[in-house]
This record gives sequence, structure tokens and C-alpha cells, in this order.
Amino acid sequence: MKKSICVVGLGYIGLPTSVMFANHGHKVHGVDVNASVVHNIGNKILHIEEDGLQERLNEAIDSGLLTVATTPVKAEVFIIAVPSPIREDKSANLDYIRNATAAIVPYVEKGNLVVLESTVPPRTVQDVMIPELVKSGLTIGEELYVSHSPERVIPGKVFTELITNDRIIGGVTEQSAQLTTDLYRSFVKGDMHETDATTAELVKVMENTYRDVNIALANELAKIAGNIGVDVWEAIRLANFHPRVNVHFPGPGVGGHCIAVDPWFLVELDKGNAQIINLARQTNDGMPSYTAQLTADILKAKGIEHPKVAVLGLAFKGNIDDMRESPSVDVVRELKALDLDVIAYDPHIKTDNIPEQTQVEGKALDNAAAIVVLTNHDEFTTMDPEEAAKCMSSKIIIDTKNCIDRTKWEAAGFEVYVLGNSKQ
Ligand code: SAJ
Repeated sequence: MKKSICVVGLGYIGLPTSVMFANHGHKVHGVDVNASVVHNIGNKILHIEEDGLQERLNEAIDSGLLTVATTPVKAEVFIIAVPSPIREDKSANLDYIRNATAAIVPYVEKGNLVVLESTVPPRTVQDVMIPELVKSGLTIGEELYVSHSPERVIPGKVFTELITNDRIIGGVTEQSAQLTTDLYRSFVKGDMHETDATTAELVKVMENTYRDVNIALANELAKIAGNIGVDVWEAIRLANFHPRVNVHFPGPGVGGHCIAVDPWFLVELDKGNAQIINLARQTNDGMPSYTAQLTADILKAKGIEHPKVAVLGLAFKGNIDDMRESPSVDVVRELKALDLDVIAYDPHIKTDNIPEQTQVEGKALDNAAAIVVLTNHDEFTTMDPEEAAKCMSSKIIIDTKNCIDRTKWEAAGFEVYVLGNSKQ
């Protein structure tokens, strides 16, 4: 049955989700506190890059099934998809969740469903949302249904994954979970796994923690390989032929709004037990400075005075425009702290999104002594080394993602260094 749905938060998850429900015949009202975001979306102008989003947004707005505003409206279903970042001290900032919940309270009515999509520390539904929702005067789980249905999509493949991924549905009551499953069934082809809200919260945080810990392991192995004359990438490829092994990949650090953030929720919740989780976070957070030092050491060994370094890639991973928690920003800062002259370039990042300490230039390679590749955008993996060589002062490339064609670059006269590969 088609529902009226009010989605709070029109970012990387809320907007695709709103569009998806509207494309499937539901009447969706999207809400964001940012008036310019609302204005742009209403005019079919995107503030985020995502494959297929523009076409789907056009269809949603043109059909009249998606409206947007800065305030909620009455609806049968409320979906909250707002940020849940960490503070400077690594504690969870749940203000957005609390405020978004408070914002819908005047509009909720008996029989409505409230779904939280944001990734949150376990117990957030119980301890942060429910104390707000009870202010509606409705009995939670009986008159007002509440659930946590964490998004699990990967930026760049959001629409495919929204449809095909399995979903975890955590209801505060069985009926809350059931109603949520029925709702998402309008477009989800994957299985829906029902559980309670707190378990669902832990599942989601666990998934990203699993990845963070495994990436930290890969980064540690890369450093070890770098010291013993081995190519860690080749070693990982071979290890992964084992049916029960899935070693992740090293890199300049872990970015994004999820993997670099969520494990801290568990550290805050139970620091005494979250030992490996805590260490993994620190290991991954240490990779930008490791990368910067590696670069400085290579240039020093070459005897190049006051080199200019061209940093390629500011997004936290390839072919997306998302710079949240991007390790590249830290690499730039660390390179500068080591007295190197840095120019950063990323064709996916709009200029007004660039943090102060970096500069973006189309001609980043002009007079550069070295290139440091931090993101495996297609533009970088297919770059022509002959062209690059023409404007650089020396031919050095440091590849932290093992993403360039080494043979091609060497043929153009470059010295190629790959993070975690000390094999000569
Ligand atoms: N990275 C590595 N080595 C690897 C894999 C990734 O260094 O082997 C780095 C990437 O370069 C990037 C970061 O980790 O900086 C995270 O990238 P990602 O592609 O692994 O993940 P996200 O943050 O884009 O999305 C994750 C996904 N979670 C899992 O794969 C368990 C996604 O499914 C979630 O929906 C999303 O977090 C989320 O919203 O929580």
C-alpha cells in the first residue's frame, strides 16, 4: 500500500531514499534544516554526486510525488536520516538525532511509524529517541511504532545496493519491525532480517568496525612488507586465494562518515573491552602521517630541496565527491608540517568544498617534483605519464592505492613507489 512518508535529512542517504520511495509511488515529503539544499533539490539541482540520482530526482519531482521543505508535515511514516558524527574527543554527537526526533513529535499521530536510518551507538533508539517520542503522548511500540533500519549502501553504488542489499530491521516491538519490513519491501529485493532495535544498532556498527579492524591489519602488514622487501599487494592477492581469508587493502588512511567514525561508538561505550577496535582506529588514523613521512623520505633521499608535491585525490575514495573524514586532508596537512610545498587536485570536488589548508589547481603537476596518488579516481588511474612528465621538475610518483599502471609510468621514465611494496 502506498504511504505518505516524511524523510528528515536530505543528505547522502536521506535524498536517495526519498527519491526511491517517490519513484515507487509513495508520497514523500523531504525535510532538511539547510534552506539552500531544500531550494536546490526543489529545483532538481543536486548537492551530492551519485550515479543515477539526477534522473531519479527529476522523475520524483516531476511526478509531484516528492516535495521538499525545511519543516516536517503529518505523514504515516517518518524516516530519520541525519548525521551522527563524533566530536573532537571521539564521543558520539547525537544532537542531530535528538533534534530531528524532537522536530517530528508535533506531527506524529496514533498508528504512525518512525524509522531511524542513521548509524548510531547501540541504545540510541531507547535512550535518545524514545524519551523525545513519548512527548507525543502515544504509547511507544503500540500506538507509535518505532524501528531502526540502518542503511548499508556504499557511496557510488547507492541505488543498486538500496535494492539488492539485505536489510536489518530492528523494531522496538515485533509489529514495529513488521511494518518497517512491509514499507521497505516496496523496493528492496534483498532479504529483511527482523530483530530488536538495539541489536540492529550493534549489527550496523559491528559491520563497519569489522572493516576498520581489517583495514588496520592490512596497513600494519603493508608497513611490515615495506621493511622486508616484499610487495604486500601481491602477498594479499595470494593470501586471499585461501577460502577463509579476506585480507583488506592498505592505503593512506580510512575516510568516510562510517568506517572512520562508527568504531569510536564502541570505544566510548566500553573502552575497557574495545581494545583491538581502539588500536585499529589509531593505526588507521596514523596512516596519513606515515604516508607524508614516506613521501618526505623519498624526496630527501633524492636530495631534492624544497620540493613541490602534487597530491592527487581529496575524496575519501575513488570516483566519488565525498570528502568527509578524508585522509587526504590529513596527508596534505602532514606534508606541509614536513615543510613540503603542496598542491592538491581532485576533479570530483567542487572548489567551494575545499578546506582552507589545501589548494586546488587544474595544473597541479606544474613544476612538481613528485606526485602522490591518494585516491583511485579513474582520472588518475588512466592519466598519461608522458603528459605528466612534460611539466614536472622530476619524475617521481608515489602510489598509495596500488592503482596506477606501473609499467607505463616506468616506461615514461618515472620512479614508481607503491605503499607497502619494497620489492625491487
Ligand atoms: N579502505 C581501505 N582499504 C580497504 C577498503 C577500504 O583503506 O580494503 C578505505 C577506503 O579507501 C575509504 C574507507 O576505507 O577511505 C572506507 O571506504 P569503504 O568503501 O570501505 O566504505 P564506506 O565508508 O564508503 O561505506 C561503508 C560500507 N560498510 C561496509 O562495507 C561494512 C557501507 O556498506 C555502509 O553503508 C557505509 O559504510 C555506512 O553508511 O555505514
